[in-house]
Amino acid sequence: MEHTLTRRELARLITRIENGERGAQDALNALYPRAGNARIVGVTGAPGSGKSTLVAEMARALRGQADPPRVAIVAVDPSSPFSGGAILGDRIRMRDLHGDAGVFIRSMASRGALGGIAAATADVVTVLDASGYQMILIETVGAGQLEVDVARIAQSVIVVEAPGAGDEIQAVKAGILEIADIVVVNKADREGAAQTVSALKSALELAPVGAGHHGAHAGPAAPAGHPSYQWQTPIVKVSALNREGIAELLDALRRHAEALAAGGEGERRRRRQIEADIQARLREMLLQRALHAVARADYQQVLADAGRRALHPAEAARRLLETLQP
Ligand SMILES: Nc1nc2c(ncn2[C@@H]2O[C@H](COP(=O)(O)OP(=O)(O)O)[C@@H](O)[C@H]2O)c(=O)[nH]1
Ligand SMILES: [Mg+2]
Repeated sequence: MEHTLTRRELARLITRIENGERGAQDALNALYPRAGNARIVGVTGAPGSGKSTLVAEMARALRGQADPPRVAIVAVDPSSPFSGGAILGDRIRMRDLHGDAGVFIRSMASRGALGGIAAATADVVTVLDASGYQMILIETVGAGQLEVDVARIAQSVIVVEAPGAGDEIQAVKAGILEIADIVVVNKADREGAAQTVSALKSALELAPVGAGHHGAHAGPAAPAGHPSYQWQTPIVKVSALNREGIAELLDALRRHAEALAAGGEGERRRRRQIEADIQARLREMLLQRALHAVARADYQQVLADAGRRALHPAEAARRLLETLQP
């Protein structure tokens, strides 16, 4: 793996990662030491909030800069226009990105990858990073839909909210504001954007500042905000459709990168993410090993007992574990 991967090779490798093919791990092992240079940004929020449009406009703006970075977009969203589920206007919008050799766009399918789509996404990001993509934008549907905790992969997380619908803010309901480094109120061209901004402002004031939540759900010790990390989650008004506020958003991202670097917070986050990643993969491997080792009859027995409510699921799991002990 001395040479840089061509787009075609990259696309093939990603497919092999998605499919959980064994050989893909050898490629990942070889590429891993070469990764670590990319800026990795997660973009999350409710379906329809405008994440795909926003990500496309971010990519376009980045590619329009002097000495533009190579940009990769990873969409973990089955309804994403990147996956072909676009309405016509969106497709036209994506077209010039598709023609840019400095942009790589990929949507993730959640096929049989061991450890699921979260591990596969992390691996795809590693491959893109090692292949010289300097900015990697990951679009994921917000909490509860696809269980990709983008905070476990990204250096900076953008939570996208759009005005309208109910007065209840999606991000607050879903609790994803907790992982936000930057909040975007998209569709600022629409009525109610100012109200959404002030509602989000109050919600953010109630949340702890710079709490360093990344990887916090993971189990490994996630220390509360390090005193050297100074960051107030900004709210940026954007109209991705009208290409307004994109420069301000990129500026907020740049400032966040500086804040992460300043007090060593970026490195602390990275270590926590790696620990969480190892634990998640270990959990998956242990599960596979246990399922493999358990006797089929024992397994069917506890399933049946639990099914007729004679056995609590926790007790069922404990019994299976006991059969494995020498
Ligand atoms: N009015 C308005 N519509 C937008 C804006 N951004 C996206 N949209 C529209 O909102 C819809 C959903 O956008 P999409 O990017 O697919 O959202 P996603 O599901 O979060 O990825 C599409 O019809 C977009 O054209 C915006 O800034 N203003
Ligand atoms: Mg989308």
